[in-house]
Amino acid sequence: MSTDIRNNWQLQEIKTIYQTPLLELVFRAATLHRKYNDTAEVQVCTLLSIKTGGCSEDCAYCPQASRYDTGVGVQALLKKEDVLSYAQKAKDAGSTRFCMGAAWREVRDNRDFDRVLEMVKGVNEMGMEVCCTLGMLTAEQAQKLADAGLYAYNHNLDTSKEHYSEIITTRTYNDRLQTLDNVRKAGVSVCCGGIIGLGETHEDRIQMLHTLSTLPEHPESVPINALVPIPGTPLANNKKADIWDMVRMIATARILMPKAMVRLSAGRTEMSIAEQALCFMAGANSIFAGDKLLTTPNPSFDEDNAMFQLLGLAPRTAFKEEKQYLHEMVEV
Ligand code: SAM
Ligand code: DTB
Ligand code: SF4
Repeated sequence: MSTDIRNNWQLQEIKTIYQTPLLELVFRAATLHRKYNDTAEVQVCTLLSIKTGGCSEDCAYCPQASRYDTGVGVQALLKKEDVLSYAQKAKDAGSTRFCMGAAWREVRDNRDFDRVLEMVKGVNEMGMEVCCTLGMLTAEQAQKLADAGLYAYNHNLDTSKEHYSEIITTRTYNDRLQTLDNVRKAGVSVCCGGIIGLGETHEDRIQMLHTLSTLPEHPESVPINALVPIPGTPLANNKKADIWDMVRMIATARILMPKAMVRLSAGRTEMSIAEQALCFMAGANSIFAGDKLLTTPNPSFDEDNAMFQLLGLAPRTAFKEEKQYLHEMVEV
């Protein structure tokens, strides 16, 4: 097995990588990226908020926490037909992964969950990779989602274990890790990353990368979000995340988890094309497309298409891993 793919990273090793002079770091990350992935290819994912606002949690960054006055209204769970028609539009625009987000602390076994299972089934049948982010899950709920055809589950660690209680007090880091374990055991692909710009230190970022890269299996996707500061939340006045820190995080994640899809997630509206190009160079190979994330703006499909043209990038096809696997099986 290659020595590049490791789950036994030491904190000090990660620190050394993270602190490498920037251009050298980008070069190393780019080299590994080229070795393990098609660097001309970027996964295009579309997000849809299927249940917005009114969340009981106190995540200090979040526009959807009911306790902050952010101007985001509460909207009940969308209808399956509306979700499927949005998914079809996203597919027509070139998106291969469709991610449905709900402002829930956790999934409850009720009619809403049954409706989400129907949505998962429908999107899967359309030939897209279907992903959900619904909060905490039990092992049984993860299995039900898997049986409905769920491809991936997004559940972020957001920051380090040490910094976590500064950002969220209504659940623990261990709760997060438990859900990730339930997802993994159900055979669903894991999407897990974090946010920079929460007021964390470099040490916190290194700690978070350490937790991610020493999970028994690396997450298949690692979203790196830049905080979108939301008026009304405790982090409303945080300083904008530094682009060089974003590049450093992406490059370090790429070196630690060479095969993962590293997603340049929230924060792209604040970045120039040149800045995003540096992120792709440093190993990012996935984005959220469409003019809205969950509740905040994102570059439009047209803007992203123009960026792809300019940089010579192309959208990755759906289920590529599986297709490659089948191809290898046939050849053997
Ligand atoms: N409620 C579920 C949960 O918390 O797991 C799923 C939805 S939640 C909005 C998904 C993720 O969005 C969070 O874990 C966080 O990483 C990211 N997020 C939320 N608000 C953000 C913001 N203002 N800026 C950047 N990322 C944000
Ligand atoms: C992730 O890491 N980022 C996305 C997705 N996973 C669910 C969410 C970003 C949300 C940004 C704030 C908003 O639009 O509400
Ligand atoms: Fe926002 Fe999710 Fe936290 Fe609820 S649990 S406040 S939706 S990040």
